[in-house]
Amino acid sequence: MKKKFVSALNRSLTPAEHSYEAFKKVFRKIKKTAPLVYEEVETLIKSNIVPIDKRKKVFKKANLAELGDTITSSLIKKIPSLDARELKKIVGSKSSQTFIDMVAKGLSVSSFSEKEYTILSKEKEFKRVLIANRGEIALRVIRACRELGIETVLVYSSNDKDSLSVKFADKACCMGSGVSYLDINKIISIAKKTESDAIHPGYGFLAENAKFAKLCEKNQIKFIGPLSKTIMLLGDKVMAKRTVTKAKVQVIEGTTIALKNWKHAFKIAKKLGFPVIIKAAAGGGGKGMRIVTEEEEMEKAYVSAGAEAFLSFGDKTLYMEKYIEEPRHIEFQILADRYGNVVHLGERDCSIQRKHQKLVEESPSPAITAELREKMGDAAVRAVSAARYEGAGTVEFLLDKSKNFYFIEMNTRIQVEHGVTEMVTGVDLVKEQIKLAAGAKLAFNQDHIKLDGWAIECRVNAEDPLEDFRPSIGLITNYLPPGGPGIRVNSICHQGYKVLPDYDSLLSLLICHGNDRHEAITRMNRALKEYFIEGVKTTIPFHLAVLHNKNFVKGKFTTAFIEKNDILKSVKKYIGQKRKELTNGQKMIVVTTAVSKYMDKKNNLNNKPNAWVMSGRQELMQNE
Ligand code: MV4
Repeated sequence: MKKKFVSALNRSLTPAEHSYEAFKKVFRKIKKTAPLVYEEVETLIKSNIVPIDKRKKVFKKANLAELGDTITSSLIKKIPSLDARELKKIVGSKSSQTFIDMVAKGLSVSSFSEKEYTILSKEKEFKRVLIANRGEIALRVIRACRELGIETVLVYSSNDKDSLSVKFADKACCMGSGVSYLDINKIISIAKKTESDAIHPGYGFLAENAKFAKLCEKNQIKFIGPLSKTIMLLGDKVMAKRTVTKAKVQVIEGTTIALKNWKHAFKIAKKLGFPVIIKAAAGGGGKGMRIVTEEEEMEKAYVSAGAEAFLSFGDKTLYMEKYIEEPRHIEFQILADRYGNVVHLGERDCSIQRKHQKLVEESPSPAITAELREKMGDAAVRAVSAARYEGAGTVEFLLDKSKNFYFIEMNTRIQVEHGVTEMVTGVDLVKEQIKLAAGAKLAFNQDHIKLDGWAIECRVNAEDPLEDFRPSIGLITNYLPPGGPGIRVNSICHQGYKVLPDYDSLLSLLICHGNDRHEAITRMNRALKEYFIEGVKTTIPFHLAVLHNKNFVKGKFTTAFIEKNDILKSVKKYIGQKRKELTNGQKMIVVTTAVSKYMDKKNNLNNKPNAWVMSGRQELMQNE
């Protein structure tokens, strides 16, 4: 199709366009409508790929078709998402169109549809992908596979047998009862039996398990994520820091080797100056982490951090850093192909969290200027390149009060909060991740990636914010999600859905997009008020409290936001009026009325009203 497009365009080149001057005239018109085309052609001319005779003001290449070929094929390479049917319409249209008009039209088609950042040849595409996860993310991956034309196999625990993901997958295999999403041998054997080409681990569970990735590699099933050795390298936070330091990425001052014992830790702390923070090398998410503010606390902190790290990760290795007070948590989304190309898709601000559980995320960050974004994005790309990373990933930074930023770790999975990046970049990250795993090539460079507007995500959990966020399990008796402009709801909830105690309490991801931060906040407030979830307690009132907070609205917050602003005290104000329970007498009336209506209807089924009654009713209606 693309070849046909090229030749059709070439045929349409008018002699006038042969002259550079005439070409320029038409060309300038498209600067607004199709800036990508403009930029690309400008680059071709500037870099002398399309040479111009400056004196005669004509293109140097005498052959019109050759000139068209160069421009068109270069454009097509950069814009892989041209819609074949639309193109046919454009090149086949009888109306007289110039070459550049046609290109611009072809490209404006793609600017309305979703952006694709990668190209994958047909032979490399996966036929069938196994999904080793549950809940919202299982459904999210199924949706991405559907759009890519990939069949899905879902493995599930019998508790989840009624979930939407089981219903939506092309094939669902029950692995038995209880928590079995970690049974790597069973998952591999199902993948083989179902002839799956790849396994998508989602987030959590096996997503960053190097042993599982290795087992996939051994069985020639593509693990959708980086190579097992990359997961291993980046899973060790000390190694990760050493790797990125080589690429001149700033890390927090501290140890570059594991701590030997508490006295060793003590010596280093004295050198760094208190407060310091002890972290688990295998860690992340706050497990095995201790802040040490004075000398006397060191021994106890060291011992308990090591014990907790061993319990959580089976590895008691610890390291130390200078403690940064009230930082912001900023992470960069990156995409990397296996040929060494890397781009970043801007940042997410994930500072609003409680006990290392993120609750609200947004993109871009209100703390980051275009200039800082470029610096941090550059560092993120360097970090990814240094680790020879491939696929979709996240580079985490802490940003201190003076806007210094420091690499802390890298996540090798698709993250819960990836949707806010999708809404400001127009990219489906899960689809790109799957294509990259199949060997796709990045088709864009950093200059082509533009952030559009603002997106905020609230994690709606089945938890009671008034009871220390205690999980609230049970049946969802009534469910009505919000809608309208700028709203996206990622959830497997529905009326009759049972929130189980065995798993985390994430119910739904509510994402709102606006042209600017103010609009995104306004929409989120509206959507939160529209959202009805009954039967379990949710974090919706907490989110309303955050969104109404003055400092949040101003974009002034750090990881200490919830405590510093006493958010939990204001949650009560946002708890909706509970509907009054009916009295037994009222319930009786409701039931007997329903029964009598039902009986009436049933008796009337074979008993259509006669023509006189019908015409009488019509008359009544018309008189209304
Ligand atoms: C820190 C820090 C302050 N100073 N490191 C917490 C989880 C882990 N990924 C890194 N974490 C932190 N590391 C130094 N040297 C503060 C935190 C931290 C934090 C980071 C991101 C988001 C929320 C947080 C909440 C408390 C502490």
